[in-house]
Amino acid sequence: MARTQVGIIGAGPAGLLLSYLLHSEGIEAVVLEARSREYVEKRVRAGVCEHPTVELLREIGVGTRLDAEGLPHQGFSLRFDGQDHRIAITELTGKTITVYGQQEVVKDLIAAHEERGWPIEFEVSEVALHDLETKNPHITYRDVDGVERRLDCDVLAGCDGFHGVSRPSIPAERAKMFNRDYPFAWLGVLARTPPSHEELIYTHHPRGFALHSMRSPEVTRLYLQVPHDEKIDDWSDDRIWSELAERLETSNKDFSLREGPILDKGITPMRSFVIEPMSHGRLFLAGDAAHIVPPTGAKGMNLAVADVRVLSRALVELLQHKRTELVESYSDTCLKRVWRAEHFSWYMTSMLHVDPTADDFDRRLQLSQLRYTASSRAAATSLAENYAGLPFV
Ligand code: RFL
Ligand code: PHB
Repeated sequence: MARTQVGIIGAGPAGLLLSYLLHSEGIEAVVLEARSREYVEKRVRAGVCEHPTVELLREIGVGTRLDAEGLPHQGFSLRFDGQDHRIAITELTGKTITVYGQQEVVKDLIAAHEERGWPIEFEVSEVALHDLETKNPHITYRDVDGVERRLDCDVLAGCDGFHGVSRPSIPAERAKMFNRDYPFAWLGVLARTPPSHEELIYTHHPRGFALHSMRSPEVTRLYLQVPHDEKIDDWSDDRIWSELAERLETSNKDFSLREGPILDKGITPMRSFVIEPMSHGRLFLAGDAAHIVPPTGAKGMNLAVADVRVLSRALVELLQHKRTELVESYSDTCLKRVWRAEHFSWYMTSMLHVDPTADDFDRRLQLSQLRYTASSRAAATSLAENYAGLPFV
């Protein structure tokens, strides 16, 4: 039987960063991850780190590669009716965002753990959480060799994403769930070709939403809105490129779609989800385990980072000074920012996608909102300040 102070389930950005922050304050933690190290380091997901996320990663000493390889952006475009309308984030807010892949953040955090000998157990299975309502919760699981283990803890952190085991460990009557499914999904591709434009382009087109993003000067990331039940096998590379070409067509002479070999493709459903509260007894949820936003606002990873920043401080107070105020207010503190991001992500999604259930009235409203956002400094500033990230609470 092993013991640690904080048992962390999940080695995504939330779990790894929480472990890093706790160890840095002298608190012991163990991270348990269902997948292999190779799998979590290769999983292609988020690309945009907002301003407060970058500042935090720098401040705690894991920003070296991000500073060297991340791509700072001072604006992005909204494209509709084939025309680009730039949202000048830096001019409007004084902030920048940085394009740096989530798997790079994950790699940097795993490397930092390895260097310092901080424990992460990969490829564990049958993880179960016990005694959450006591001061001595524990986790049972099988390790990579199939051996049954028990980890006794002071606190558990559920950082195991939307499909993990932590959230379902909370009795249904103790929590309220908020859910919205959208009638579309994103088909994402990673292509070995230089970006077709230096900035991100969020495109509204009658055939559906499209997004031009990137990972590096040699690698482009692109997304297409597809029906929610779409099968990836129905999308050949040729079909993907021709659909992108149609939706991204523009009068902007600085843009021409660059094609290249597709390195990765996949379909992601779109949903909004929140559980309240984000804790139960000695279990604290963080990141996608507690909330999901559709990716249009680029908020998911950033919310995960913000949660664990609040949680790490609260756990330091609890475990080093026996003060409970911050753990008691953890959920309320996070939920304020979570709901702001929920609204922003829903708003960006609604403004930019083609909703198959919409009527002509809805479509006119949508176009009006796009035109207003593109032409009003006040509307653009509101969008830019949400996008660049509101300061940590
Ligand atoms: P993760 O990254 O899902 O990590 C959870 C980890 O828990 C493990 N796990 C378990 N481990 C042990 N036992 C179990 N029973 C377990 N069950 C699961 C999993 O293997 C995994 O390693 O959650 P976390 O840390 O909360 O991080 C959240 C982010 O991953 C997510 O919000 C973002 O990727 C969302 N997102 C974006 N966020 C942004 O901030 N900016 C973006 O530009 C952005 N773009 C995106 C996105 C997500 C996307 N997809 C694929 C969902 C674009 C896309 C297409
Ligand atoms: C990405 O580059 O993967 C990306 C960028 C912006 C988003 C979502 C994803 O809103």
